Amino acid sequence: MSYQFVEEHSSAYKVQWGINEVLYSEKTPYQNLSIVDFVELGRALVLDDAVQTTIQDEFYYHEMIAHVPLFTHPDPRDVLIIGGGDGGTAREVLKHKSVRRVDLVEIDERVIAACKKYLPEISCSFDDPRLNVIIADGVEYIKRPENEYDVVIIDSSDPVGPAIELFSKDFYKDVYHSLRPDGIMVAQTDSPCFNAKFFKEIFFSISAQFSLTKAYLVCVPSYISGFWSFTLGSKKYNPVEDYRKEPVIATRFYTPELHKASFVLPRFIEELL
Ligand code: AG3
Repeated sequence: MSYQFVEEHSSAYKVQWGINEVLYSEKTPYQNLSIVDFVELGRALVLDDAVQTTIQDEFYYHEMIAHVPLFTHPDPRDVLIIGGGDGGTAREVLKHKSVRRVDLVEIDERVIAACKKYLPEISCSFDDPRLNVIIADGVEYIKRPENEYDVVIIDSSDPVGPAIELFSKDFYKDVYHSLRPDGIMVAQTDSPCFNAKFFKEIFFSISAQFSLTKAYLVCVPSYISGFWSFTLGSKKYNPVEDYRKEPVIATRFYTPELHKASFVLPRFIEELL
């Protein structure tokens, strides 16, 4: 192990990663971007010193952010991904045969370029003809979307820096209006253990728009802080009752049983909502 990277989850909680090699590093107009090869979990995308995804555990997160809403909708055709420049969420969404178009709106084209080069396992779907990449600020794009969507997935970084506006009430309102009358949105909503106040606020910002709002949890080893949350807002379908239970796609993490189970929340989280 040649050197270490210390990732700060808070000023008093830090995680030390052993690094084999820093493969690439750049200051983009939006953030500091690095691709590193960690001793545990392998090659990874790091933005502003926060680990975004690693080749060994990315599928926990990408399968759950994509398949939970896509199997809840009976016939998802048009999907919008906001963020997700590494391509992992798009790869999972495109496994669904019903999907005819995916618009991916990423603010930082350098993220896409670096992931294409160094994380091909994750970024392998950028050549799919159904995928339409738009380099733009998701907050602006959603005010005048090019399409109406069945599912909108907000695959952002942490609620600081370039992603902060992606967690605002106005943004969720625009997301609501970009969806068809039976549409579904899902957003990554941070750690309910370390960021409970934020998690709760976001839940209420989403439920101010959507008649049905539910949080679900996944453990993502590289995010360290125990559970990681996703919050789903739906206009019609209930993700616990109405989802399609016979996936015909290849997954490594998602199962129909886990889909349902991930909505079962520990009491202290249930009581927050
Ligand atoms: N987006 C959520 C990453 C959150 C990580 N936060 C942290 N390590 N503090 C991941 C994007 C993957 N497509």
